[in-house]
Amino acid sequence: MELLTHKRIYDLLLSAQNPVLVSDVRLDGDSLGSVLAMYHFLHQHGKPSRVYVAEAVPEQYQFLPDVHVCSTDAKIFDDSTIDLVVVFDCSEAEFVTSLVERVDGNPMIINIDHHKTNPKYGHVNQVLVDAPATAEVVFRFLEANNVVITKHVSTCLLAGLCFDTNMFSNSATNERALDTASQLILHGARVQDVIRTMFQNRSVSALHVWGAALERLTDHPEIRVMTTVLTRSDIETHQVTDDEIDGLSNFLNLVADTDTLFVLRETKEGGVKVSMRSRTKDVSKIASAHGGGGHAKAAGFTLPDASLVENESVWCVSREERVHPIAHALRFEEFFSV
Ligand SMILES: [Mn+2]
Repeated sequence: MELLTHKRIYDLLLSAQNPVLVSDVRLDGDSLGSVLAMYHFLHQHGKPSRVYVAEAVPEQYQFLPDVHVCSTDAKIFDDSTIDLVVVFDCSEAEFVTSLVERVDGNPMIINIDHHKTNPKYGHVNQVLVDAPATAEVVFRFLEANNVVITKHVSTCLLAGLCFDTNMFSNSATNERALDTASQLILHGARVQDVIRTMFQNRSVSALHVWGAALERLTDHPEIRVMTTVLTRSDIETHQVTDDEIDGLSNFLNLVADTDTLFVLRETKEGGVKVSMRSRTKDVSKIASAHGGGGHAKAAGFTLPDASLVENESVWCVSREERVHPIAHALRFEEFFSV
């Protein structure tokens, strides 16, 4: 089935008249690397395509080959000649619908992803949950179709793979991740540029915010859980973007002596975003229970209309005029044997 789908996607891509490639609404190294690798593949086959990203490409990714082709202008979709939309690393059907609705026509949708919570919204779905990254799904697609993997494609895919495995350190890192990475390096991927992007990009203010989060780490040893919080004021005082603090959960996951980690932060929109990482628990179940999504070992959700408050040195979630300690607000008793 996987192989047949790879072949079908190949035929659809090369026969499309006006394809548009789309990355996840939340742009990251994997969705960006995957979308650009596919752009290069089409270019290599003499087929022009357009690339849509929902937000501007962060500075750290500017080294990716032809990254300038990414457009944040949703007007791209006001075009009745679009006959194919290919979406990468995105499990949010509503986001895809909101874009495709703008096309005056009926474009085919191909959904290429590895999220366990992907609802398979495409006409063709290549959702491989055992893949460490969507970039690896794209790699398998190229291999299945005997496509020569160029330097540009290798660099884009290695960026995706390194991002989602947090440089081969998290639980998404399987044999396939390492094997694919070595093949990409053999095909000429720019390893040093990718490493720099992954690690050497944090400003002093971003690290100060990490410092605040480290100070507030709370251990719940009986259930092997650690939690920490960042308020809007932390984020605004240091003027860091959400992107800049994003690596915090991954960093803590790497160094903290615990099984499951919750990083809560207040969002601009007046909610609390919860990022979860776990070594043994399926946190995607917790995410789904709260209307979020993700992978078994890394998932997240947002509590709308909520804020974080410190109550007698205990960090709490305030919602609907009620204040609950984090363990209660996130229903730990339901998900962990407390
Ligand atoms: Mn991914």
